[in-house]
Amino acid sequence: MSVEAARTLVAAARSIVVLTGAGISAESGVPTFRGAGGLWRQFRPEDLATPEAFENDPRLVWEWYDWRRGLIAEAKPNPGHQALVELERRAADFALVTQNVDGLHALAGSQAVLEIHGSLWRTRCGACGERRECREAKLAALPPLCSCGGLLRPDVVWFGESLSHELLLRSMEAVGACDLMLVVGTSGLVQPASSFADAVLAAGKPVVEVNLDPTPLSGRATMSLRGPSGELLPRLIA
Ligand code: BJW
Ligand code: ZN
Repeated sequence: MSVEAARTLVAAARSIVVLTGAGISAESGVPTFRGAGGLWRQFRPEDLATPEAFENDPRLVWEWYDWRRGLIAEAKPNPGHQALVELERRAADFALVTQNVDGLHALAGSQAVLEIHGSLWRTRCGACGERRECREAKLAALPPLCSCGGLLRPDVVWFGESLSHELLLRSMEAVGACDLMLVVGTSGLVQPASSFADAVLAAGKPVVEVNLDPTPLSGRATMSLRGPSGELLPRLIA
């Protein structure tokens, strides 16, 4: 499928929703989860990204998050993130729904970002529920404690946990109102984000996928562009 044809679709759209996944940050040096070099090749999600894992061994889970925080603290947004900032500036109506917890969209300058899987740069207290920004890349003591004495956890969404009701509602509203959706750098295997594109297609609106490899969405998407998002997204909005 040609980038030119996709560019025409994007240029004609008034209301755009973009869904991003780990692939958009790959060119910034942030590891993805699945596929070659992905985190789940090296680590078991059930040991590190579930509430049960945290209950069993909060220190181990924090060590993993601390390592990732250190890695991502050095990462800079890439031309893919920057193209989405420009797209937001041009579109009459725009929402960026991201599964990423790395904060790179906001760092690039995107405004309307819905971080549906939370943020690596926030903690949440298991006892009093307080959420706090926490930017230090390497924490002094693991696991960190809240001033109330409770155990802090990364404010991210683990497997088996519900997403923020408010963020999910806002994402679904944007998905329902858009006249084009761009799906960038996600394997499309994790619910509920993986169902957003189907809602757009069912409404008869186009979905353009940008991914290095084919995904379960590729066959259903209106257009599926194969390549790195850091190269394709700037061309898509040129
Ligand atoms: C490039 C590129 C380049 C590379 N350019 N492209 C059975 C048991 C328990 C639960 C379930 C179950 N069946 C279903 C569920 C629900 C579960 C789920 O979907 N599981 C499936 C895996 C089976 N979902 C949930 O539990 C969610 N909650 C929920 O549904 O609540 C209701 C419920 C509760 C209980 C039971 C059932 C329902 C919550 C999901 C939370 C996901 N959390 C994580 C970790 C976040 C924190 C952290 O970062 O540590 O979120 S897991 C991980 O996957 C992370 C990601 O956001 C998410 C999606 O991954 P993503 O972004 O797609 O990355 P990859 O690596 O998979 O793909 C990268 C893509 O980029 C690839 O396609 C590459 O080709 C491409 N790429 N370089 C363009 N340069
Ligand atoms: Zn507390």
